[in-house]
Amino acid sequence: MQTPHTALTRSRITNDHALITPESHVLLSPPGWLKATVVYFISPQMGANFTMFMGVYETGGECQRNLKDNEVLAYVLEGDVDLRFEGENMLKTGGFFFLPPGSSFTIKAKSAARVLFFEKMYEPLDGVNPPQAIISHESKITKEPFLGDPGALLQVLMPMDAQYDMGVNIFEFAPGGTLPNVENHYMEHGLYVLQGQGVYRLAESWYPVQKDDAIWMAPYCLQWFVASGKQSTKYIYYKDMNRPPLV
Ligand code: UGY
Ligand code: MN
Repeated sequence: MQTPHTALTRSRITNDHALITPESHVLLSPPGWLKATVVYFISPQMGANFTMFMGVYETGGECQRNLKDNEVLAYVLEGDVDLRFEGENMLKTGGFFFLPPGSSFTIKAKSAARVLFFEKMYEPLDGVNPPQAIISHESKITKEPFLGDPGALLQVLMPMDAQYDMGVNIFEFAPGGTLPNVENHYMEHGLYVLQGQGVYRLAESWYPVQKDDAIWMAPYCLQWFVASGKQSTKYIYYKDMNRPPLV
């Protein structure tokens, strides 16, 4: 007999932030995805200016995409995948790619795999070159102490150049490590916890968070984090970059 559902979840959706935890995931099968499903964490329907979603692939599963005005950054959470874009590119866990608007690509899973995507419409700037494709691995990106704090190491996956309007970083906090201040900024975030646990302050709420939790922070959502547990905590996050408000 099926155990009765408790009707409980740690997920919370508000006007300026959301926490989406695994027990509330809904797996969808959009056109172009074969032997693969998609969990949409963040979308314009909730008030965001970007999408963050996860592809969950069976071995041999694939997705085929033709980007029009959108750009995408994808990060392999787990498994081995083949990115077919200007040839075959094998990506393992921790591999990532950025593709500019107009790109067509296929991801084919060589094993059971999960891939996290950040996608948004590119905002061109007069006199600035369009962005270029990037295919790399997190192990190639140096870890820098954030504002001089060795307890909070930052890896910046995307170049800081003005031609890129999307930033994606990986933060690694030692147990007890924190963001240095309660941040307030006009940029949005989409965040996915890769490892460990801690407490996230989002606006006036404090949430216990752990591996595989997803978070949306709207512009001006007050935010702060402290890592707990015995191992370091890592999260990957998106922010809009290099485009001041009112351009
Ligand atoms: O880049 C950031 O704004 C980052 N420090 N925010 C965050 O981790 N919530
Ligand atoms: Mn921030």
